[in-house]
Amino acid sequence: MKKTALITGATSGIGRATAHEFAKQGIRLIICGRRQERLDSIKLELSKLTDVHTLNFDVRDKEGVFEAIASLPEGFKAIDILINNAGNAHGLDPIHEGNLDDWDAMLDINVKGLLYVSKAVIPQMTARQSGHIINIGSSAGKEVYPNGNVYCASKHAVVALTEGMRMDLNSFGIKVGAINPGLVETEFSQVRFKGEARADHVYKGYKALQPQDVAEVIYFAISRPKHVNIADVLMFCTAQASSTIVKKDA
Ligand code: NDP
Ligand code: 8X3
Repeated sequence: MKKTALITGATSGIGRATAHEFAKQGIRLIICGRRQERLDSIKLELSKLTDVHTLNFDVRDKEGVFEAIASLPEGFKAIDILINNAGNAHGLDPIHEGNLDDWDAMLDINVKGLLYVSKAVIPQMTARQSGHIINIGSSAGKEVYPNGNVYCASKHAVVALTEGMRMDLNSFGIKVGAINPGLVETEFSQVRFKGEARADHVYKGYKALQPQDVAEVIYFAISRPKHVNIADVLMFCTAQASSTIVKKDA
């Protein structure tokens, strides 16, 4: 039977590529984000491959998250796969120069937003005693790097929440895992650097991971047999050895 996946942050980057990958495999999609025009154009494109429903909400809006998920029409109500992907870095500053609004954004979106969406979806999974949750963490959740402070903390929290969810949902037969990429060429750096020119240099001089590379690993994880759970993946482009070691062309 066709499975249904809800993907947050499906308007760009890793989330959008995952929506494409899932659509190719015939998975019914609920694509989420705040930019309605993008949701509409992605829906138009992917509807050639599968059933698509769009949900427009900000993951920071506690009530909005629950209302949006409660509003799902009949054919999309039962969510088999939840991809908690929405998130970003905001700023790259030493802790003593950090911007409070940036800190709020990262903790509210990357941590609390992930929790709100999970809380809105998990009860139906526990009731059915099945489901699969993939949280998109980061290499920044494994290793702190200079000036990454709060973003790294938010992604360390995603790793901790993934482990906690896996333990607490174990008795319900629900799979929980994290995919943790290193540098991926998306709109991530445009957001982190607020459109400043330095965003253009982040992916120069080496071949970074592409959103499709991550989407393929996410699909691999969700397409394993029932008894197999991919619990945790750390993936880098070949040029990257750690958060701070990236081999670039001279
Ligand atoms: P993009 O900026 O390309 O995509 C981010 C997505 O998150 C967009 O679809 C955006 O949608 C959504 N989003 C952001 N804020 C909110 C919000 N408040 N409410 C709802 N949706 C929101 O970045 P990536 O694809 O790179 O990032 C996706 C995930 O991957 C993030 O969790 C990021 O931390 C993680 N990651 C990224 C890496 C990278 O190097 N790019 C590496 C490791 C992990 P919209 O603006 O329409 O709401
Ligand atoms: C995104 C990768 O290295 O910019 O999570 O933190 S990094």
